[in-house]
Amino acid sequence: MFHDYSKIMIKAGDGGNGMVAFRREKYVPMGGPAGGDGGRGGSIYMRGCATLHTLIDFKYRRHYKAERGENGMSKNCFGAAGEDMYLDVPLGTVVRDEKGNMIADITCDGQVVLVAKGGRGGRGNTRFVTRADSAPHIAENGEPGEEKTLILELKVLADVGLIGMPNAGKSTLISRVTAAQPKIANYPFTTLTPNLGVAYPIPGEDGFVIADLPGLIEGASSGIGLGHRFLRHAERTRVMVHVLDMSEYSDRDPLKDFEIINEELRLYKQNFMARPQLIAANKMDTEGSAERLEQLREYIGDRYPIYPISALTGEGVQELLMAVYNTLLTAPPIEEEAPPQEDVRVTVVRDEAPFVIEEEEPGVWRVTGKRIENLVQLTNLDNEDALMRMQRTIVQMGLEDALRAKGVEPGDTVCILDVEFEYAE
Ligand SMILES: Nc1nc2c(ncn2[C@@H]2O[C@H](COP(=O)(O)OP(=O)(O)OP(=O)(O)O)[C@@H](O)[C@H]2O)c(=O)[nH]1
Ligand SMILES: [Mg+2]
Repeated sequence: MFHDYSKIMIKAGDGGNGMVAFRREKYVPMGGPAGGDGGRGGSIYMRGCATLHTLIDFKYRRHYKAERGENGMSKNCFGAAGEDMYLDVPLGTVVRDEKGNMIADITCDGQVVLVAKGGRGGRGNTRFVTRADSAPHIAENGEPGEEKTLILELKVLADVGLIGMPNAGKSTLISRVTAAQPKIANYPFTTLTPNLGVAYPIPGEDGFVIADLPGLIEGASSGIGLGHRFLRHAERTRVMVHVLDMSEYSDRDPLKDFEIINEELRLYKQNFMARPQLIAANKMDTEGSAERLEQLREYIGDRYPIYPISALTGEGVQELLMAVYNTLLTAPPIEEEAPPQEDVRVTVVRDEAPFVIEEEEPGVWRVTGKRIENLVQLTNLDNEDALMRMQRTIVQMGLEDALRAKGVEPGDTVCILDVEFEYAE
């Protein structure tokens, strides 16, 4: 099996809690506040790595958790930040969230994209000094790290895709024109992962990348077998070379094969068929192939250019490569969905409505909203002073007025996340 699809769960590190502490020094009976801030939690990044070719690592390990920030300490010492985590993926990996929105498109070696942000460290009591309170007994909890499900999909990055029925000779062809050494065998579905190679048809000039794709069968577009996964790899190739088996001995019908594969491409994605396609009529070294070539020429007419080759002996291969090279020069770029800009990924909390109130059952109200939930998460509920501060902030946010307007009565229960409060005037 090959691994070009994976679903993983990631959790960035929580921020460390802030500390409540006071200076204790000899001869200083009432030292000032000295609680340090908690450290920031480790973030999780995706990183492009040119030496990886599959997503197999993500099959065996699906949960990733970055380190938590250290708690703040006394003497104003800050907690250490949690270590960031880098998940290496092969080039061509598209990262999506659970809803299918693209988060990142990894195309370059060393490219780094933030996928889950570590939580901010909670502030220590030193930070809560005000004119009215010079010795505050409150500190914040660390903010939780972001938690997500990610879908990783690998789509090979190649200029040219070799498509065709199983056993048509695609791997043989790529092994002849590039340094790639795929497995070649006389049975269908020998190739299960795409192989990439670079061909240099003109010495001294730039080459192009060819992908040897797994063979397609009828029904591939509807997901039969591994069809969808195979086809995904063809999505990014600008030119397609359709390899047909012309030999008599293999008993295939090249005309029918040609139609079946193109129908699959059409069903998978309409715009596939708009891409330039060249036909490589393969195995021309075998007996009976010449007659079949004549039939093919008649059938295709001038719809597609046909290049008779033998991937085995190399005959006709250079002509094919030159034609591919020239086609690439004028082939249009692939139109793809663009990954979001970096800053779109940062959760903007401030601009949202601060909360929504709903009555869950008579006398029980639930308040939701990022800002208010954040406030509750950051508050150390065991600490009287911290609770007071939270309540003041909640009043400032207008929750009390809003609750009253909704008809909340004294004695009712108000829930925020898993915390329940009894409402009192
Ligand atoms: N005589 C002859 N045999 C060939 C030629 N090209 C490939 N073959 C043979 O055809 C068989 C299949 O070749 P592969 O290159 O593995 O075919 P493929 O298209 O990659 O097949 P899958 O990976 O299964 O989709 C092998 O036994 C090859 O040696 C050719 O030009 N002439
Ligand atoms: Mg193969």
